[in-house]
Amino acid sequence: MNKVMVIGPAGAGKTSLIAALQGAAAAKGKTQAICFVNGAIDTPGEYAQIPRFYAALLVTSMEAAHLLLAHDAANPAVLIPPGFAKMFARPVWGAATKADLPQADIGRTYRYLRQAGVGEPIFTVSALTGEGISELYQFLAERGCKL
Ligand SMILES: Nc1nc2c(ncn2[C@@H]2O[C@H](COP(=O)(O)OP(=O)(O)OP(=O)(O)O)[C@@H](O)[C@H]2O)c(=O)[nH]1
Ligand SMILES: [Mg+2]
Repeated sequence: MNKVMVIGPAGAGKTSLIAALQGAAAAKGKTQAICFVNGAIDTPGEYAQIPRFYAALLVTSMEAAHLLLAHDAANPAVLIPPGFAKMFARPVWGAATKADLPQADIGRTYRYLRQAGVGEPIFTVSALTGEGISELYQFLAERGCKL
């Protein structure tokens, strides 16, 4: 089964996005370790923010066919360094999360994700309202990923 690994800063909404894609209820609280959840691989945000942990992401990414880099659309901070996604030997797609929030700035988030090196398309999603979830699910399913 082709797995999808979700990476991105702490609080970006990775666990919530996986739950929305799987039609499940999101586990509450920070993700403390890399977790395999059916066809998805959830990762702690710190692993994408602290270079010491990059090796763990790189090794685990070999278990995945596709990666998804999530960035909170309501967060103006640049939390992912330029070119970050280029480290991985797998395609990395972008997800601008929390699109439902009034402060969400989709243009800015796409800019951040492109600077981080993600491929097109980038998806605008909300785990809360379900916006963009079926489009992303479909995109991944067409590439053989069953979440
Ligand atoms: N409004 C809104 N809130 C969201 C959405 N997705 C996640 N959240 C909230 O954002 C917070 C962080 O969500 P998580 O899914 O735990 O974030 P994470 O990226 O897995 O965080 P770590 O495990 O710490 O790396 C939680 O309070 C969620 O309820 C969304 O689409 N809209
Ligand atoms: Mg999490």
